[in-house]
Amino acid sequence: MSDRNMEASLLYMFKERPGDYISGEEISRQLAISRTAVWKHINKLREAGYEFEAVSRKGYRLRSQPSRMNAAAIMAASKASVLGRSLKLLTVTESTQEDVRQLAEQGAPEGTLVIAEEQTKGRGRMGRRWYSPAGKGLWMSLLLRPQLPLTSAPQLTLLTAVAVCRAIRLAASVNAGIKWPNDILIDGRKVCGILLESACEDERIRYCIAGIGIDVNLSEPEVPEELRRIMTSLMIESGQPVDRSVLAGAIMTEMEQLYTLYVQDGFASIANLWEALSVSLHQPVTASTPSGELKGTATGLDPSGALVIRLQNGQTHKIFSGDVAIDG
Ligand code: BT5
Repeated sequence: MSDRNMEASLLYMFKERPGDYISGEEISRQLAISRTAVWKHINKLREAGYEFEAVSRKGYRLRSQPSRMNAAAIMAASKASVLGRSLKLLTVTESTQEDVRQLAEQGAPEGTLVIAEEQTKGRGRMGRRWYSPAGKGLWMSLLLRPQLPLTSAPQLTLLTAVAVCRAIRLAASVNAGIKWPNDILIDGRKVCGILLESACEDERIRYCIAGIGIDVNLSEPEVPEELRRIMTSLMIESGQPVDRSVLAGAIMTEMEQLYTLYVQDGFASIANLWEALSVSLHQPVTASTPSGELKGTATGLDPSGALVIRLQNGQTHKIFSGDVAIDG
């Protein structure tokens, strides 16, 4: 087992028994390592910001966790065996999309994940800016290398939205829903945006980078004035801080399950899950598409992942890209 996995297992033991003392002897037996190695791994976790109390004849007790994210905690919270197992945590970067793109070009494996505490040039779609303040959100990019035609890329955006929405509901107990194609909303306000970028060759995907930005622990005064009407955070909605490492681990778990299902069985089952979590279906919407505005009712996804809109004159129209606003 690598040092990082050992630390993840160690943390897992403490998290299973909150507030308990666990003796060095028990840890050494359960993890099949020497007492000296236990001490070494506890010290590694201390360096990452965990506080342990050590009491003779009782053992160690986890007193507090770091507010910064750390790899061992993410690994401990994730059940994924490929996605997120190669992980880079950065204090500050321009955009994690760019970091993963460089790693992908150097041959990094599928599942490579880069997470930053802060982004200085976080970006949304069509060159929009993505506000990514230090320590308050989950700003991350995941490398996927599916053997698929480029036309499947929009389906991966929808898959990512389902995975993130499920993980957010689990980790923060909030009623999050998906607005086509890439927003996660709580009560009409955006709490997460997804940006899927693809590199292709001969109409096939070489790799995709799933960029996920989640507003986690911003308090109301920390939301910039210009975004106040449209965005919220998990902490604002749930009334308590959310552990970003646990959330990241939950996203990897959900992503891997859905991605495996998708690669084996195709898009249909993902589409059903998406429709069940959607807040934009069966509602009057205005879609802004590259060819103009359309008003109608969103009725569902077509097999490719396009949004089907029934116009006021009864005709149906498919939208492949653009933005959708829920009217009313
Ligand atoms: C998105 O774009 O929603 C995709 C955002 C993806 C961000 C992640 S973070 C990790 C990775 N690295 C990156 O550089 N990007 C990805 P779009 O649908 O175009 O929405 C952008 C719009 O959302 C902006 O024009 C603002 O109105 C709004 N916005 C900006 N920052 C926000 C925030 N932190 N929370 C909610 N809304 C925000």
